Amino acid sequence: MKRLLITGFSPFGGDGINPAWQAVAALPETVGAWVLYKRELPATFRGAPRGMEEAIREVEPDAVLMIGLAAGRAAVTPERQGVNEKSARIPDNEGCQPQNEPVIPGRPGALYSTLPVEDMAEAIREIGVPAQVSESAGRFVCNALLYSTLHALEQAEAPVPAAFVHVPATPELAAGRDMPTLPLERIVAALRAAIEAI
Ligand code: PCA
Repeated sequence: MKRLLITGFSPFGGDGINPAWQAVAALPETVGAWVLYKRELPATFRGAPRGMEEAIREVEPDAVLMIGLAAGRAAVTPERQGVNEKSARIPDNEGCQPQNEPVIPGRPGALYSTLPVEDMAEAIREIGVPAQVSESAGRFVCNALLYSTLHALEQAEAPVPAAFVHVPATPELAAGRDMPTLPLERIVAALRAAIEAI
């Protein structure tokens, strides 16, 4: 069977939970042809790429799928690209709040996801969960992790495809705040469908 490294993030921005990691943790150990290797990454500009590097070394995956929270979005959104810019609206969990800094100096403005993001979105819609490909993963830790992972995998000897999926808030996370939500089981089902499509 093939090895899928799948990551979620620790809580950030003052929240006590992160549905991205909760959904990854709730996935079964295998999905279709894939054995899942789950890792929780810190929601920090420094820690996330480091954790990813370590996980890639340990797992030697055939593909990498990163999951993050995009509170405010109503759909599950596979990201088409990561951009080479860090600009943070809020400090990360280490107090780091870069503005207009490159993720990797001297590299191109954008790197494209190398998994079939359109097929993933389609597969999610087919199980009745709203999904669409997103053109922007933001400028915070999630985008930086996507960009730095695509960059690192480009340098790898064998091609390892990777993509990032942002998920909406859950009712538990929203806790009365006015934002669109999706129940955790629907997010988990969407991730299963996305994995089956890669
Ligand atoms: N979402 C944030 C960082 C961690 C997470 O789950 C983001 O979209 O950048």
